[in-house]
Amino acid sequence: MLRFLVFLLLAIGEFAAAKEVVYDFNVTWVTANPDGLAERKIVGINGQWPLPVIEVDKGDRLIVNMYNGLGDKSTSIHFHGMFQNGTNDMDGASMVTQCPIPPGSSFTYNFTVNQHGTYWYHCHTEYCYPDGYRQALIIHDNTSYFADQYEEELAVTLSDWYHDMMEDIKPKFMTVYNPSGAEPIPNALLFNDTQDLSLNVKPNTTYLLRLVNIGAFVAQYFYIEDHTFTIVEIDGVYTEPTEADTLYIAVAQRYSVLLTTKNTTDKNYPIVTVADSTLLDTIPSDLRLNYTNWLQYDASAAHPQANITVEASTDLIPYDDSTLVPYDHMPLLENPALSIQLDVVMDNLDNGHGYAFLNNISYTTPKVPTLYTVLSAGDQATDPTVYGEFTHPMILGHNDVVEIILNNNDSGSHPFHLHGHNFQVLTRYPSYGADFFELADGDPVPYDPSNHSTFPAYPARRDVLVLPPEGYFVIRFVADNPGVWIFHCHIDWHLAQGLGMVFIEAPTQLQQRMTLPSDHLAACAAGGVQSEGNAAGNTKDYTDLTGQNVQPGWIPDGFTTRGIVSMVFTVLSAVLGMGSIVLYGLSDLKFASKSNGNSTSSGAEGGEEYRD
Ligand SMILES: *[C@@H]1O[C@H](CO)[C@@H](O)[C@H](O)[C@H]1NC(C)=O
Ligand SMILES: *[C@@H]1O[C@H](CO)[C@@H](O)[C@H](O)[C@H]1NC(C)=O
Ligand SMILES: *[C@@H]1O[C@H](CO)[C@@H](O)[C@H](O)[C@H]1NC(C)=O
Ligand SMILES: *[C@@H]1O[C@H](CO)[C@@H](O)[C@H](O)[C@H]1NC(C)=O
Ligand SMILES: *[C@@H]1O[C@H](CO)[C@@H](O)[C@H](O)[C@H]1NC(C)=O
Ligand SMILES: *[C@@H]1O[C@H](CO)[C@@H](O)[C@H](O)[C@H]1NC(C)=O
Ligand SMILES: *[C@@H]1O[C@H](CO)[C@@H](O)[C@H](O)[C@H]1NC(C)=O
Ligand SMILES: *[C@@H]1O[C@H](CO)[C@@H](O)[C@H](O)[C@H]1NC(C)=O
Ligand SMILES: *[C@@H]1O[C@H](CO)[C@@H](O)[C@H](O)[C@H]1NC(C)=O
Ligand SMILES: *[C@@H]1O[C@H](CO)[C@@H](O)[C@H](O)[C@H]1NC(C)=O
Ligand SMILES: *[C@@H]1O[C@H](CO)[C@@H](O)[C@H](O)[C@H]1NC(C)=O
Ligand SMILES: *[C@@H]1O[C@H](CO)[C@@H](O)[C@H](O)[C@H]1NC(C)=O
Ligand SMILES: [Cu+2]
Repeated sequence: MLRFLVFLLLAIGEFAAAKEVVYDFNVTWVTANPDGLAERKIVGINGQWPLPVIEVDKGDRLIVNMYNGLGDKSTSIHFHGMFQNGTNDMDGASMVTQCPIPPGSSFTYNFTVNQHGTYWYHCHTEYCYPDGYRQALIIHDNTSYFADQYEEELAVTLSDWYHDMMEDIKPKFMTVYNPSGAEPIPNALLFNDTQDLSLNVKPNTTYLLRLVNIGAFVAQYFYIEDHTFTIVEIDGVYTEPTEADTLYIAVAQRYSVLLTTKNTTDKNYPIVTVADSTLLDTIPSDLRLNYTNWLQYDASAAHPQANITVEASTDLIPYDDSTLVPYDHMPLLENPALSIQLDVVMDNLDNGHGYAFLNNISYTTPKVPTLYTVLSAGDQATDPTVYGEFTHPMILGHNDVVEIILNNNDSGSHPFHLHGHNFQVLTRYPSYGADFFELADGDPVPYDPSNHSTFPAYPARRDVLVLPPEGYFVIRFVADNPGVWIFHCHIDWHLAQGLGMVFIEAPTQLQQRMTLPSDHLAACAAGGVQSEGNAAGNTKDYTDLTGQNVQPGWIPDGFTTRGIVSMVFTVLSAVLGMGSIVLYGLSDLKFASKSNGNSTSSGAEGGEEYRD
């Protein structure tokens, strides 16, 4: 009885405290020069950049009224890590849960935040967030288990930074001139959207330091000279307090740490960020890979540059996130009803461009946002056919335990993100450490159900997990959130190459719960995108996918990728009348012969096609 009363009081307390937090975002182009090297056009909000940090309390309703004042680009907002439980239509992923919002249109995001911790928001319409449309989203929680262990909060973003507009980089990326699919190299790395920043701290004080990588591509190592800290949160999941000195923060990942300052104020300490250089195909001589910012105890004392004692980023050993124990001790999910095994492969298709695949499918956007197909397909919503082969749809049963086995046939690492959920990390190979980024023998090691590390009793949970080069991970979650959720690599270049797929979770329950607000339909109408029909836009026969968007063809039997790329290139240069063009990335390719229309190259060779 007492327990019930307490529960009731708590419930009333929470209800009374919950409030509505409204942001009006007028999205327009502005200019900024955050690294002091190049002024450029970037996406601003209400004339400002850096963008406003969204801050709410757990339980609040968040309303973002967005007006697209860009004039020349469609947009949307994804609130990264928000489960959008019951509000799948607020997930913001263009062509997955909504139409892109065209210039001159408005859209209201409106949902309740029943989570806590460190998140971010970013544009989720193709290639838009590296133009600056991304920022932290913080859900304060004064009931966390560590609430009484810190005095102040600090939030800092890390990111890579490009001097060129995405609209100028994009045509050079997926083209026959870049057959290796080499990712565009950023020009700089930022620390809270600036450089040479000093974080003012008081001595003998504990801070909750939130770290978010809002970059598009490059993971960063983070440490503070002569300081350790205690990890208390990863991606919104509170962890058992865990002491660490170095973190590896892939794009889209978040950490909160408790940092207790020194009792003395005679020195300022370098906060060191180091780019994971294994991600970069080439390292231009003018690209700085590591940066110093400061924990500033005394503004008038020296601000020394970091003394980085390792030769390469791979010599830094970060805390292994897969070993963190969630504070709630949610037990290992047993007996998955569905186990999905996926192989990550990077390869060329017959247009000579580099693509990314999950089980040979390169995610290709449908003609109708997948959520709208669910809502208009009636009983056929449970038939994966209607979503089109190239969205790579997978139907999940309501409340089923789902397992994903992700094997990496590529020699690059990939930070995978699942919308609508976080997931348990059962095992990952190899572990963070010396051989994480470079397997000794160079052959992919697929998951073997009879030979893997013991699954933890209380597995780590997060919403972005790094898949090691040529290794694997196994994750599980409960399909308790009806919706259409995209599972994708968060390196924006790889998503553009098709490294994603969609989960259609409990479509029947979703149909019962969801009615679309009118601005959804208005955005579609304004942009000329259908809001009903199957993936091909067919509203009469949902099983007829004629006219759907498809990935380009496989390179035919008997042709090598090099051959086809050279041929396409020769034809192209003849047509364009260009004689000698330096084929970036082609000279060092190694291609194996093809059969069955698909790649038969070993993972090692496949890897070399894409890295170094
Ligand atoms: C905790 O936060 C709520 C808002 O969510 C606020 O109403 C309450 O006063 C705070 N309590 C303390 C002890 O700070
Ligand atoms: C958005 O900002 C632009 C530029 O300041 C202004 O012209 C426009 O009227 C604003 N639109 C809205 C809806 O606030
Ligand atoms: C937000 O959603 C709630 C619940 O559906 C609704 O009552 C409210 O009117 C909405 N607010 C806005 C500004 O759209
Ligand atoms: C980081 O930048 C945001 C946005 O400008 C700002 O609100 C925040 O205070 C900055 N954090 C620190 C620690 O300076
Ligand atoms: C540090 O702070 C604690 C209380 O927060 C206090 O007991 C202690 O004396 C302080 N130490 C120094 C050296 O200031
Ligand atoms: C600061 O001083 C207190 C004692 O006053 C000690 O317990 C604590 O460990 C010291 N903190 C650091 C970071 O040296
Ligand atoms: C840098 O660190 C190394 C190893 O700890 C040390 O030997 C060297 O003196 C340091 N250099 C400076 C400039 O502090
Ligand atoms: C740090 O930057 C310096 C100067 O750019 C470079 O020589 C060094 O290799 C970098 N070290 C790491 C670990 O990134
Ligand atoms: C990935 O590599 C494994 C092991 O080398 C191989 O069995 C599998 O066929 C490859 N997958 C694809 C899609 O090429
Ligand atoms: C089990 O996996 C490890 C790691 O890949 C490997 O080194 C070992 O040879 C495997 N053992 C067996 C029996 O397959
Ligand atoms: C969504 O809400 C339902 C209750 O309405 C709950 O059972 C489920 O665990 C929630 N799922 C997520 C991912 O938040
Ligand atoms: C992908 O293609 C490879 C090579 O042709 C083939 O062996 C494999 O079975 C295919 N995998 C899937 C899941 O279709
Ligand atoms: Cu990737």
